[in-house]
Amino acid sequence: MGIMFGELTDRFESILKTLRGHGKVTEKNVEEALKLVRRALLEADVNYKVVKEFLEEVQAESLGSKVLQSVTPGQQIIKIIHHGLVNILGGQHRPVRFARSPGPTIWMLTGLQGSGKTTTCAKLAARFAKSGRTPFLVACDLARPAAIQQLQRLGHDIKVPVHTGSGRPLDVAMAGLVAARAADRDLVIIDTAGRLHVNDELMQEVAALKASVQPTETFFVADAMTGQDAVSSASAFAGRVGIDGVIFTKIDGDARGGAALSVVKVTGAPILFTGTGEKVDDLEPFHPDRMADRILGMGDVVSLVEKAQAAVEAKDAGRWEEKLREGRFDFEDFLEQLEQLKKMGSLESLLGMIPGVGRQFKGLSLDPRAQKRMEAMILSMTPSERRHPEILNGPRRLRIARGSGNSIQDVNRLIKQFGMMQKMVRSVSRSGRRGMPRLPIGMPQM
Ligand SMILES: Nc1nc2c(ncn2[C@@H]2O[C@H](COP(=O)(O)OP(=O)(O)O)[C@@H](O)[C@H]2O)c(=O)[nH]1
Ligand SMILES: [Mg+2]
Repeated sequence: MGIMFGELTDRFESILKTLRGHGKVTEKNVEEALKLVRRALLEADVNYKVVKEFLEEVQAESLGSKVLQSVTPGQQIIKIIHHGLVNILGGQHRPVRFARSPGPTIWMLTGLQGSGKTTTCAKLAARFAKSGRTPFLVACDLARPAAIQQLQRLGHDIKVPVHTGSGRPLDVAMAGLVAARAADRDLVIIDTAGRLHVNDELMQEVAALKASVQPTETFFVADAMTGQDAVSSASAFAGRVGIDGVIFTKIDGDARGGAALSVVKVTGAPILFTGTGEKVDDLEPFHPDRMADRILGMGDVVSLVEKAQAAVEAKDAGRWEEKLREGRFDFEDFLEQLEQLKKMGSLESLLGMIPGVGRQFKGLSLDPRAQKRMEAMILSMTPSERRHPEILNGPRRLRIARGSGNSIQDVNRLIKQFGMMQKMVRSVSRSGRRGMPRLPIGMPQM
């Protein structure tokens, strides 16, 4: 997520800064700010109707005399913008639905080819297996033999049974349901075939499947990278097949984010999950308020901590949260973070969730080899160097470079990156001291 809304977040950060700068806000200030907001949203590829509706709402609320004559007009307007964003993202978090017993719960994933359906089936199965469900995957993409194998491979990796068959997708689905009941599984996840584009054949196939299977949830899996195309396909599916929700994949990519900001209003269906990477753990429940926080550059400490908690033991995550709060951060922590990052996903997506960090860290994502090199360098430091990085002078740096088989430039770069992280940790803790409420964070204090 670090990247996806990057541009938009940058824009919002500067617009909000201007608003905050004024002790008194005039109607003209508001209008100017909203003009900038409008342009920022359109350039982020948000559907123009959605932008229009959003701005009308925000404008009506912002220009009320209660706001302009208040003690903190800038802050009030930011709150209104935040609220507007939460609203276009769907308002409330919508939890995924399960069938009432005896079940089983049936989720069917639909969407275009390459949108991430098969991957997401496995991600959902893995996630809900962890929370005590007994998932069962059904491979109904019979268009390509490779699709069945892909699901089988994923199922094998996460130790979830996969039902396969041949013939019509509908027959495989029905047989899959019978098999799931026989095996006493309580969550059936059905993978379907996509097409390169929305067409009648696809719609009919999916509609027929839906009518027979009667899923508890029918999801449209949308590839965020395809921008407004994803929105129009989702809209076609919503009209023809009927969808209960959208799962946005590849939000780790550098799409401009407009699709996610448009799809709820355009389809009327909520976003339930987002895919944040190719790995099976890269799935997050979608929370409109947290996403609005991130878009406005307020970061998302809640998700960050939750993510850390999922990867680390709870007590470790608590300790880390405390560190963030107190602004303590040394190379020991850095090393620990590097290890945990392997479990958590890219550094970039993690850092994007921290308030005020936004895009400064673009390009800092690590490939595993770079990560190994960084670890080697840190391990070549003495314990006191790790705890007091400020003592790392020239001769020490040279020794570390030699000891770890790296160049002095590598060591310098590591120390620079460490410095950035340390600064970021301190800035998080500073905003904490300014009186940011304990988790979950809402609006920043200005
Ligand atoms: N970066 C990223 N890649 C994803 C994500 N979800 C799926 N992919 C990749 O997108 C490609 C297509 O995914 P697949 O599940 O086969 O799509 P399907 O044709 O809809 O079943 C694969 O290479 C996946 O690894 C995601 O959230 N982030
Ligand atoms: Mg597939």
